[in-house]
Amino acid sequence: MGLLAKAAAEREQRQAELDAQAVGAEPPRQSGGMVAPEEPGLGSFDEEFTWSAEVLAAQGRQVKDVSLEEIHWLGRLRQGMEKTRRGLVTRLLNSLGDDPLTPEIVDDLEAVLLQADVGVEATDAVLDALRRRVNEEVVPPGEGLRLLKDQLRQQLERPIRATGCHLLAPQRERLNVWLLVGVNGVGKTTTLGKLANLAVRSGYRCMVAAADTFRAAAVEQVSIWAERSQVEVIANPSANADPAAVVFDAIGAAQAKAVELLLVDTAGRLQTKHNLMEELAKIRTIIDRKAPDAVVESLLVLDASQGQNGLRQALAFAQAAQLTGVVMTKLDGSAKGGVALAVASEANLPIRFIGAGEGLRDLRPFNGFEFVEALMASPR
Ligand SMILES: Nc1nc2c(ncn2[C@@H]2O[C@H](COP(=O)(O)OP(=O)(O)OP(=O)(O)O)[C@@H](O)[C@H]2O)c(=O)[nH]1
Ligand SMILES: [Mg+2]
Repeated sequence: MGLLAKAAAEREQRQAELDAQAVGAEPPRQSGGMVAPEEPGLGSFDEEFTWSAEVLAAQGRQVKDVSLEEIHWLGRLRQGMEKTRRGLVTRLLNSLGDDPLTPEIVDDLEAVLLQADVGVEATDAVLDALRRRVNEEVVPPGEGLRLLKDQLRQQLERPIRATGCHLLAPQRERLNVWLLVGVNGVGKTTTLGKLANLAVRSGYRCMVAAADTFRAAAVEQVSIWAERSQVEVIANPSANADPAAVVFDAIGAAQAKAVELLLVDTAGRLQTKHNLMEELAKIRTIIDRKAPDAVVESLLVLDASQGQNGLRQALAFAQAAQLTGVVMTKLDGSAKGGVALAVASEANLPIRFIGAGEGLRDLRPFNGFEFVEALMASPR
């Protein structure tokens, strides 16, 4: 039995057990005639829970091993992708329909994927794979959607597999420096705040370098985020301080305190784009010189709602900032989540985290399976 079927069967069984208990059993009455309040618990059979548990179960996870937080997260992610999905899936399901997959249907999918900002390369790769299958054998109804999901996931996971590192996490007992870069307003500082919290909750010694010295309020903003997780901030309060000098000081402090993860907030806007790239290159040089043994990650933060523009940003930053990965933010409320596929296939960068909300915990490691399921969940 497939994992999804198994999860569904388990659910049905639990529902049957609950029903059996309920048969003929009058709810206990208290003296005042009030119904005793039900124990709140996991598994009130709402849609969100069912969907999330199924997705986790399909990854081989037992429903009982899944934390409430994960379930809430998947629910939020699915909700966040609502706008992307509304346009995409309804049209996809209309195309894929109840008929076997045909070459004509595959051709129709092209426009649908391109409009969801999946990008030309990823769309071509996905459709080529589907065409090969259609030419080899009859693809029965229902199977088309599964094949499509598999292909989308392959595209998303290819750059991740190429790095040999499935899940990005700081290495323990050594210095890891993670730079957050990207254009203004995409969510760098917010992401840094969430990462600091994740790091502290995971037991890492963490520190923040406030290297956005361009915008007056930036140091204060990043300090508020760091404070929420009791993480120390290294900053230079003087106006127009040199960001590379801040990073230099922060590395010194991190080394002295055996910090494991140094998170570096950078500016999103300078006088010119050229200055921005130069500054990032300079920060990088300082890190390489002052901490040659550190594990450096240069993470590009992309606002998912900017669609194809994000891809252009990725390509522009890739060189100056020596990018090693991407964080997609604002997946809640974006109608262009498909751009994740364009970034993965065209910029060839692994997506490492996704953010869907402004809260401290609204960030999770990227998981291609979950992402595609959230993107393609059937409308209910
Ligand atoms: N809805 C939503 N809003 C987000 C998310 N991430 C960040 N934001 C919001 O986006 C706005 C900009 O976030 P910042 O973290 O300040 O962005 P930044 O890249 O540091 O901006 P600059 O420092 O000006 O370059 C803020 O209002 C955040 O609350 C997200 O995942 N979802
Ligand atoms: Mg910022």
